[in-house]
Amino acid sequence: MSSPDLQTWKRTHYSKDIDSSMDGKEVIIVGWISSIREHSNIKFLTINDRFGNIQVILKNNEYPDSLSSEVQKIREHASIAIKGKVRSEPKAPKGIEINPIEFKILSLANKNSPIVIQSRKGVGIDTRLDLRAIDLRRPFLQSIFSIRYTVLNSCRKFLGDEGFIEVNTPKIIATATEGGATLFPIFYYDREAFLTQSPQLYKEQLTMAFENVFEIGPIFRAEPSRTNRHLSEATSIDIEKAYADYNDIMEILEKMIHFLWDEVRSKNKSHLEYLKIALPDLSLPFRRYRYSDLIEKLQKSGESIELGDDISQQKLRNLKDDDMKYFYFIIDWPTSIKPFYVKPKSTGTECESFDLMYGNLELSSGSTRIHDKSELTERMKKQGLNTDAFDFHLKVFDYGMPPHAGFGMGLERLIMSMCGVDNIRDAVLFPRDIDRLSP
Ligand code: AMO
Repeated sequence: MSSPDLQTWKRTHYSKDIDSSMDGKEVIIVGWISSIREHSNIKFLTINDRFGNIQVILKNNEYPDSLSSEVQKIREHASIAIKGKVRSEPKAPKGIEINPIEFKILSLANKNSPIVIQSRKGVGIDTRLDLRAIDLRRPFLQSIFSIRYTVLNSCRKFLGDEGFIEVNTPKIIATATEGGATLFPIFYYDREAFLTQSPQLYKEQLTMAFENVFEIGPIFRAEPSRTNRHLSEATSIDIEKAYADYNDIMEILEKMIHFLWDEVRSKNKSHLEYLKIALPDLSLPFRRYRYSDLIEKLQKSGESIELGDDISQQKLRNLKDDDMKYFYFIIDWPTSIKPFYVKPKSTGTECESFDLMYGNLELSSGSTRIHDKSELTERMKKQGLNTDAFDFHLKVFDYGMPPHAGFGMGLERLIMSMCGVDNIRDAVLFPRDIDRLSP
């Protein structure tokens, strides 16, 4: 028998809209079965929909004979529509349940799922990712992705209110911006091209026409290592602002984080509760550590690290400094370890740059950019880049490029910090990494 469809049936209520004041009222609910408990001749079903769940009671002999074989085949995950009466029942999870008059099993689950819906941790990550659409039904991930949705909306709201316009720049590009090693080459007709690592050059150019731009879009990094904080395809929140320097950008970024924290606190109470997260109170401005001071601090704590070295996550973890538990900036990095477009300070050895950290997790990098063509060309040459390949970019600098600055922030890293997620793969729907290209 093929599965029926809804035909003339229309959902009358979501589970969240049904309460004990509706005792005796007829409703149609639609959803999937997240649990089945059997007690003598009764099946207790939990039906989940977009906004929650509700208990339904199936008593033997109280449904049409034509459905009895279907009922025997009901497993968790099946899709079902139920026309029934609301009944107050103090013993039911929410004090109400639905007694069916009629129901349609819209789609049976043919297999027992290896994924346990109510489990917080779930089974192994690979089993979960292989059946990701099912895994995403777990309240743990539902909570994370509801928060992610609030963060995305709130970013757009915040940046729009700050006078930024949203843009979309090419994802198929001709040159690297963040170092050649992490580029994904692709065939582009008869030429080699790459997937973008960052909208860097485009967002800089757009400050000429729009002053303040932002983009929320994919970035691609061929990360060879298997870590819990790197993806091959991530989502980046990028901004670029004309007539501004890195201090202005840090102020915008910390204000934005503060706004996002408040929005998630007010819009995702139940999700935070489920995740057992109490977002820490944030006070602005975030602490700023100069890179060179931090190196000294690390050296004093016994770490072997020199000026000019990158600061690894492990070294920061070893510091165990309470002031570095949440958000802080590391500013004024060595010019030698930052990309070519970052503006050096007058000393030359340090540059107007920052990383925003959350504990030992890097969330964002930003800087004042070089807006002078000859200075930019020099920096490119110093980094061994072929300036001809950047001709398309350099030539707009002949027409009055304004001073500008900006940041890029990894959305998944931000979600990790907010939701206490250990593995970045749980902050993205369908992760891509060195081992995974599907689903
Ligand atoms: P950067 O390379 O530091 O800077 O990247 C900015 C932020 O993007 C996130 N990110 C990643 N997230 C997950 N997986 C990855 N493989 C990955 N790579 C980067 C991080 C990081 O802090 N153009 C500059 C930004 C700017 O100056 O505007 C840039 O891309 O959270």
